[in-house]
Amino acid sequence: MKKLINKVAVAALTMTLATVSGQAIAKDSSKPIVIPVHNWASQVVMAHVIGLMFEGMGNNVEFVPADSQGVYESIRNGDVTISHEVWQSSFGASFYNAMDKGGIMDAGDHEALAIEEIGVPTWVIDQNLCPGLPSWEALANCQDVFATTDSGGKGRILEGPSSWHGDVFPNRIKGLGLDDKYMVKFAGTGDALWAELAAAKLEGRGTIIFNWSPNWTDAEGFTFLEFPPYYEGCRISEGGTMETTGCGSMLGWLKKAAHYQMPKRWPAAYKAFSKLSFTTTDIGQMAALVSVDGMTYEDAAAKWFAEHQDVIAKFTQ
Ligand code: TMO
Repeated sequence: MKKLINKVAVAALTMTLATVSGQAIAKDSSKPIVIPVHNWASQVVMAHVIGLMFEGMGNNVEFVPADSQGVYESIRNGDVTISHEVWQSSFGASFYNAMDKGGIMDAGDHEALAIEEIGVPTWVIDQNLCPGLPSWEALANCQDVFATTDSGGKGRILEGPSSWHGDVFPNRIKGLGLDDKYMVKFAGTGDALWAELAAAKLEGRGTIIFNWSPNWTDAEGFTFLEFPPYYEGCRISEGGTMETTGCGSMLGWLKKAAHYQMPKRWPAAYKAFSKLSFTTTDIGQMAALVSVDGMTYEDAAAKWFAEHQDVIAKFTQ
């Protein structure tokens, strides 16, 4: 009798476990996971790497061009499913604003830390074109070194497209009292920054551009300028004043974000995405395949994906 009861109990338990695990392994929706595409190389290559990873898991994906600030609102209301490169300096405020309204979640950090700052190719320092760099204070004596034909006699700082961080750098220059000696020009595209690096090198002239790390320039040699330290609230956009907005950028995080229903709609894909974490080297390679080797974004992603199956497997298993 005791044995029978045990058998019944075991059978019941087995059934319960089967039911529980049957429910737990929910299948991902066949609706496409919507991946945003912005205007810098690593982000676009990584979009396609992640797309290949999801497709390899049996999911459907769709790519949409998206504004790099507005995308957090689009994720919040479900038009876009993920963001895979949330850079703290440029997008931290927009990300947390969307989170305040509800609908977007933090899906973890990449291993890479993020720098977004103006700087010079390292050869400018090696050749001592502006003694005292990389300290920002050296800039005061070098406006002629960084003047260009379109800068009206001032030194020129070539910023990326204004969609990246609006007035942060014009305000920085004003806050430091350098605006009578320097002007900030916004580039139309990210690629214009690399064209300027190449042109300046060819002409042997100094140049200051906005740049970031991880990027292909990590391998080439790029030195970020050193500004007064960042603290929360120092920027005008964070409630700071002209007295405080001269602060530099932080050594920041590089996060991932997801629509709040992603874990429910695509549980397997969400699990992989939450584990996904790229290193500085990984992301620099993704950028270099396009910006140095001239591959298309899709080809670069296919190549990186094929050559790093071991890395991808850590996320999908
Ligand atoms: C957001 N970005 C990497 C271009 O600074």
